[in-house]
Amino acid sequence: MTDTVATDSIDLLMVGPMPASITAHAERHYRLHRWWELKDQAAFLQTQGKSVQGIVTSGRHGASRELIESLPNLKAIISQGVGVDTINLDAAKARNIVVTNTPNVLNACVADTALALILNVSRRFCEADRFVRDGRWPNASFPLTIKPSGKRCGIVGLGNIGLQVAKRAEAFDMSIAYYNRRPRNDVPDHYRYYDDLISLAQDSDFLVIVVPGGGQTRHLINEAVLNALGANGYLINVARGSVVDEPALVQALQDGRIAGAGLDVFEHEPQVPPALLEMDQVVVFPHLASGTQETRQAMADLTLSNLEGWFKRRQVLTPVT
Ligand code: 8YV
Repeated sequence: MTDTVATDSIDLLMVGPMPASITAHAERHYRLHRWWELKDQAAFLQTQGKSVQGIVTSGRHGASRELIESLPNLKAIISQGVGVDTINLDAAKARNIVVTNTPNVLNACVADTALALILNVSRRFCEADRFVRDGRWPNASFPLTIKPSGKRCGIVGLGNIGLQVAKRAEAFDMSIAYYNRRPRNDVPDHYRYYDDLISLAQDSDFLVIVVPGGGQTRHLINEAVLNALGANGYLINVARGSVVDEPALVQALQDGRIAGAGLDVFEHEPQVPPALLEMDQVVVFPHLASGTQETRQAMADLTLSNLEGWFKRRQVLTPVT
């Protein structure tokens, strides 16, 4: 197949709203169906499900087993985002359906966000901003905070994003330790490996979660890990809300069993447990880690390269394996 292959008779199903550049391209060069706008999805599957060859989706919208199984001629699931926990990979694999994501292009922004959360929970910068805006400064001094520089950074999942977190934390003179299924032999020797999450939590001031979401990591951060992190420890999550047992986190924060939490992700987004919003030791972001113009553009470009690569050349840049 060559680049001149016409794609305008190929049916694509877009699961949820996507960035304008992706939607415009898909609309111009394919027959695009917007799943979330269909009035009768079951009728669509019955009459046109057989024609759909590609799904275009994102980490947020995913692709369920039910949807994949309703599309008998589906060949490729092209997703924007590195996380694929919302895509039923087993259903895709069973039918040799190619799945692509957008790794690496977002590493810097996600790691930047982890560091922002570390600085914000320890120095209480968000709270300090509220203190000034609320007009409290003339009548009170802002309390002393905790110095993040030189502290111990424990990274749960030293993958590509984890390495970028480590690099940034080292610039703040932090020591680096990590928990993985296996030690990595391609990282600096002074990064200490732990095969036991409880011990890593015990030895960390900031426990930063960067593991993928999904069944294997569900509630990896539970009450025991939080207790091990302890009253001076902070939990930072830029991965997936499902990795943390959220009620256990709320309870640990309420009891003062951990010092605070910086969270970009939640178990039931966009719902955030109301109790977290009442705590000044918690900083909450609206799942914004990859959300810069530059990174989202790079993610959209990679998504389109995978889409074009598959339907024109049967080659994709970043398959999920
Ligand atoms: C995005 C993300 O919010 O890449 C991921 O896995 O969580 C984020 O970058 C989202 O998936 C964009 O589609």
